[in-house]
Amino acid sequence: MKPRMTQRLKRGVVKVWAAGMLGLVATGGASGAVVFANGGAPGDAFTNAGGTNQGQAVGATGWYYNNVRNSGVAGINTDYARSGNGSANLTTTIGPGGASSKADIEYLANAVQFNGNWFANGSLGSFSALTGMQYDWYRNSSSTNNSDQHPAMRVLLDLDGNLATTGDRGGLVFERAYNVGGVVPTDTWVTESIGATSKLWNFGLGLGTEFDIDGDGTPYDTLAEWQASGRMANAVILGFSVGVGSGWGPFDGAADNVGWTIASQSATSNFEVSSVPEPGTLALLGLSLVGMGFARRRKQ
Ligand SMILES: [Ca+2]
Ligand SMILES: [Ca+2]
Ligand SMILES: [Ca+2]
Repeated sequence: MKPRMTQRLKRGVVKVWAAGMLGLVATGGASGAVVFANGGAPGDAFTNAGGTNQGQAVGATGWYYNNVRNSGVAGINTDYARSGNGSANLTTTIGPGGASSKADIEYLANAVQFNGNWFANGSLGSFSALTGMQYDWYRNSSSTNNSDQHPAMRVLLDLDGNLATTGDRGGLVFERAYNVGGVVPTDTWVTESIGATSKLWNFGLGLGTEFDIDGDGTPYDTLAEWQASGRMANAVILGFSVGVGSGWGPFDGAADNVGWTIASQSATSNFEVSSVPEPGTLALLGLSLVGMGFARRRKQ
């Protein structure tokens, strides 16, 4: 009986080690971070039936389910596994007309909560230092919203760099419709890299929506054109946002591996669901580690 038990424990330890190694490979590099859902498997879901934006912190990660309204849903779960077991699942149900659903997941600098939603109260760096953004997105073919829509990615900005003045807050939005265009792929993950030549449209910033920043007659200007404008010279980055809605109608999909590069510093977040071991498994692991310790000592 005794040797058999030892074998089983050792196999358990190897399994734990293997899982740990896989985790390291999935995150890749010091800048990669795994962002876990609140609670264990199969993940979490934040929703709000009302029409006023509401949010919820994703642990202490700096990420927030935010701007959720009219039964939009944001959560990290195992519905669409990517780079591990999970991703950020984003769902809208109501619309496209009327009080339609919206749901975002956002990384915000020094966020503070106000009336149930979250707002940045800090800066991640100068807008001029932003060289790229990237993310993976997924559109389930069950979605009935416009076929060119997918989770959008935005950089959130404060135009004059003065956080005390908030009327100049807003963002630049990446959507395929204003870049490659056309019907987006469904039931498959798409990796999007946003750089100097990617076309972005703005909301807010005290400029009005879809502002023509270089005055050439079209509002969908590239990241490089936005950064070349004197109006944007003092702009700072408040955070990053990936989301769905409003005005979409039924959509189900996801996002994962959301990242950006500011002043040559890259950051990427992989949304995952923690497989919280049951107490019995933990006790077994503890025993096996103690056993390994004894074994090592005996060899020496
Ligand atoms: Ca993931
Ligand atoms: Ca300001
Ligand atoms: Ca333009």
